[in-house]
Amino acid sequence: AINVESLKVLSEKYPKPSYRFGYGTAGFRMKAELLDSVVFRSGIVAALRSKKLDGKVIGCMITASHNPAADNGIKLVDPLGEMLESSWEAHCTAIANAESNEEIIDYIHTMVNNLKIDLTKPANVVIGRDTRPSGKGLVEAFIDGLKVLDATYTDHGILTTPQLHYITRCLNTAGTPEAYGEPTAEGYYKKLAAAFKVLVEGKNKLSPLILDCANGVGAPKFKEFLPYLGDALSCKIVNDDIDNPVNLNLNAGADYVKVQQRAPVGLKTAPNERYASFDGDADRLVYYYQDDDGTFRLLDGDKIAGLAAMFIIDIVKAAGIDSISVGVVQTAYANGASTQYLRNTLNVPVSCVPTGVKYLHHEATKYDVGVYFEANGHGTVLFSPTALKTIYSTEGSTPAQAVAVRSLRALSEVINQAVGDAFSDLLLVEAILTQRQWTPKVWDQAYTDLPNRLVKVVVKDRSIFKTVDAERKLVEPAGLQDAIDAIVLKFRDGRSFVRPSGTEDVVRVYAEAATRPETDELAFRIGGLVF
Ligand code: NG1
Ligand code: ZN
Repeated sequence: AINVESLKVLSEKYPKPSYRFGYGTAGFRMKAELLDSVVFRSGIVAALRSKKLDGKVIGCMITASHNPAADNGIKLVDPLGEMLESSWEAHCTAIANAESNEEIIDYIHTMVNNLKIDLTKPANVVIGRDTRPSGKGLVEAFIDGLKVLDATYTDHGILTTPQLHYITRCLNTAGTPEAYGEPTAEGYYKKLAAAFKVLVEGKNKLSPLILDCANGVGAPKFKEFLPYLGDALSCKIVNDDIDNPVNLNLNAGADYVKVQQRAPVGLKTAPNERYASFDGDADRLVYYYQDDDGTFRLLDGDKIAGLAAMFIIDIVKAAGIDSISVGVVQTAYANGASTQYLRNTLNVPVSCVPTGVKYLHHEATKYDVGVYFEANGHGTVLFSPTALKTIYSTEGSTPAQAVAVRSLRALSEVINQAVGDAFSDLLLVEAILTQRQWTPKVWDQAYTDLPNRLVKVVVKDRSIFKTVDAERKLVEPAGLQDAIDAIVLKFRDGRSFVRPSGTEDVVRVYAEAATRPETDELAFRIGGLVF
């Protein structure tokens, strides 16, 4: 039953500020000091979700990813480690905005009735948080929310976001044929390390990777991981200062490197070295290197998708399996040159979906092997149950085929099936580069990115911007798309689109064109239309 007395008492601890909250593509995310009431109430929703799913374990991650240290956020995770089902996002938003205890209670009753939730069912939740100083207090608020419905929970303390997703999936699949692994950080390390070792066995080791951890949770966790990898991976960590929270994501990390198109602070690039950056909760990864002429070269999520798709197609062929098809899912932010490469060189089907992992993930499940990446470095590769069955029931009829089958199995183990994971993606890239004995420069030669620019425009009301066609076209405000089209036409290889951000109070303008100056001018002119 609902513990109404404790709701009233606990709710006093977490008064709601006058603010309109919205559960978006990244959950709730804002200045940490605004979050107490939201997180407390999210505890109630998490418990309801678990009861609705017959006691299945729901995940809760307290993080604001690549945002500054003063921000924080909360995301709920469904049993298989996926994002919370979209219809429940609205319930989170509604409860977060309730103006009184009575309204909260009424809303719970409405949910119980409409969704036929049996309150006598158990509720189970697992919790993780990143290194933000506000995290600890927010976890306490969340746990107080759980108490309202007597939910049981395990608090795992500091974790990367993908580790929390992994643990959630393991707990819910334990003892089934889909069992995913031991539900602990240690289980995660063991599983990934074992698979990685198979992939690099007998190959010459690459030069050390230099890894920027954005002064976030990736630093202590990757250090924890390294001993499991032994000498299979050599890696030098930079930007690992989690003791001074102001440094979190400050001029460092995957988002900074991608948006600024330059190396992070604390890292001096030299030719022929290989660099990578995590974001603040270690679910995004980008690579980069310095060209012989000193130019900074980015290998972003699109480049990772291209590398992964190329490799998987080859290895499936080498294994003598022709029944497995590979597809790639992108968003409108994918570089035009990457889409061309996938379609015309690799000959793989490419789908474009709206921004937000849930859309990418969902679309990727339609392929036997679905590779999905956002240009910003968030993504993974999904193996369908049929593909897995084929991979595990094939032995290969030649020694070469047998080796390829073994690699394919290890790939499906090294890649996090629950969510995009910077650790797991890093091992995927390192394994491919090792198997091929490629430098980042060779990897980069697959195609040349079109110059591109992403700008934020602050507008009075971003909700007036309505898009269609996977966010590539505006239908409102009326006439704006025609004006955009008219400008884009004047630029060689020009492409530009405008959409409201789902995580910040801004409108984003993306532009690409044949040259850097043309790209900048295009972005500037489209930005001027929106402003
Ligand atoms: P918004 O703010 O909706 O553009 C950003 C990223 C997404 C995704 C989400 C969730 C860009 C252009 N957008 O979304 O790709 O990562 O945050 O964190 O990078
Ligand atoms: Zn992140």
